[in-house]
Amino acid sequence: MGVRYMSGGESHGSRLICILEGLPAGVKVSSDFINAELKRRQGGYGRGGRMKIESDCVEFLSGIRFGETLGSPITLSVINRDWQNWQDRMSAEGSPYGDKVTNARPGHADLTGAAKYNRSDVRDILERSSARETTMRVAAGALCKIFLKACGVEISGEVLSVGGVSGDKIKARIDEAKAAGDTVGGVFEVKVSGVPAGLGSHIQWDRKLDAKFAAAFMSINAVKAVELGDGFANASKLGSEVHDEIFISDGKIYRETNRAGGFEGGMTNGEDLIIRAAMKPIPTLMKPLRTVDIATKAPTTASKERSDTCAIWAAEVVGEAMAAIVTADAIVDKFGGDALCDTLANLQSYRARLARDYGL
Ligand code: EPS
Repeated sequence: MGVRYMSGGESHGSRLICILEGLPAGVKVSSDFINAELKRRQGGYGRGGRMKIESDCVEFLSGIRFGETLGSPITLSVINRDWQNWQDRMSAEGSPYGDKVTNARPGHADLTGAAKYNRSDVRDILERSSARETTMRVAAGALCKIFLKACGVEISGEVLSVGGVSGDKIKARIDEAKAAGDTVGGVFEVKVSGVPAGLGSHIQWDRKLDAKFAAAFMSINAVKAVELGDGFANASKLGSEVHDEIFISDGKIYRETNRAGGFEGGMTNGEDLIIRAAMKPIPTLMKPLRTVDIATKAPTTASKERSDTCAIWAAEVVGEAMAAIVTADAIVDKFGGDALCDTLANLQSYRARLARDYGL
C-alpha cells in the first residue's frame, strides 16, 4: 500500500483537516513551504471576496516531530477565518439558525446532493462540495512534493487558457465576465519530471498509473476533462505521427518527442508526465440561472453565494498537489515507505538497474 489521503471540513465550518498516511519516516518538512503553496492556491486573477478574509496557514496535529515525519499518520489543519461570521449558521449543536437555501444552482452538487442525502437545506450540500476543501489537498500535496524532491522528482504547472483565450487577453476576458455577472473556466497543465520509468503497471486495470492520474485530476472541483500528453490531438492523427520513436546514443535510450505525455501501457516511461485539465466555469453566477425551489417546487433563480469569477490558477495549484499525491503513492507502493533512507536506497538501486541493463 502506498500513500493515502482523506480530508474533512465544511467551507464555513471552524476548520479543515486532512490525514496523509504512508509517507516514510525521516522526511524533513517545513510549514514555510506548505504555507507558500497554500498562498499560491489563494491567488490568481478573478478570485472573490472570500480570499480577502482567509490567510491559509497549516497546523501540524500529528505525525511530525522536530521537523521530521515519523511514518505515522500526518494530520494537518487549516483554520477557516470566515467561521467567525458563520458560527450561528454552521453550529454543530443547537437548533437551525438563519434562512435555508432552497434554490439549487445548475451545475453544482446542490439539487442531487439535497435529494440523495435527504436535506431540506442546500447549504448542507454546498458547504462540502465547495472548492474550499482543496486547501487540504494543497497542504498534503506540499508534503508529498517535499518527499518527491528527495526522490529527484519535481512538479510544476501553468494555466494555458481562460475562457478560450490565452496570454494578454486573459485579464480582459475575466473582467468582461465579471461585469456581466458571469464566470469563466479554462485549461491548465501540470508537469512531473524526474520520474523513474515503470511506476504503475500494464497488468491490471486498477494498477494503471495513467488511470489514477485521470481520476485524481477529474476529482478536482469543476474539472470536466483530463488529457495525458497530446491525447485529444493524437486521436485525429496517424500512428506514425503520434508514437514517440525510441533512439539510443552512448547506451542511453532517448526520445525526441513526448506526445504520450510520459505514459505507455499504464506505466511511466521515463519522460516527463504531462497532464492537462479543462475546468468548466464556476456554477455560482451573480446573474443567476433559472432553477426550481426544492421546498415550494416553484420556478425561481439560483442562489447567489459570493464567489469567484475565475479560479483556474487555484485549480492549477490543486492539480500540482494531486499529481504529487498520486506520484508519492506510486513511489511508496513500489519502493516501500517505512524509513526514507530505505525508500531512497531501493529507488536508487532500481534506477541504476534500468540504466545499466536498459539504458533508461
Ligand atoms: C466556493 C465559493 C467561494 C469560494 C470558495 C469556493 O466561497 P464563499 O462562498 O465563502 O465566498 O471562495 O473557495 C474557497 C473558499 C477556497 O478556499 O478556494 C464554492 O462554492 O465552491
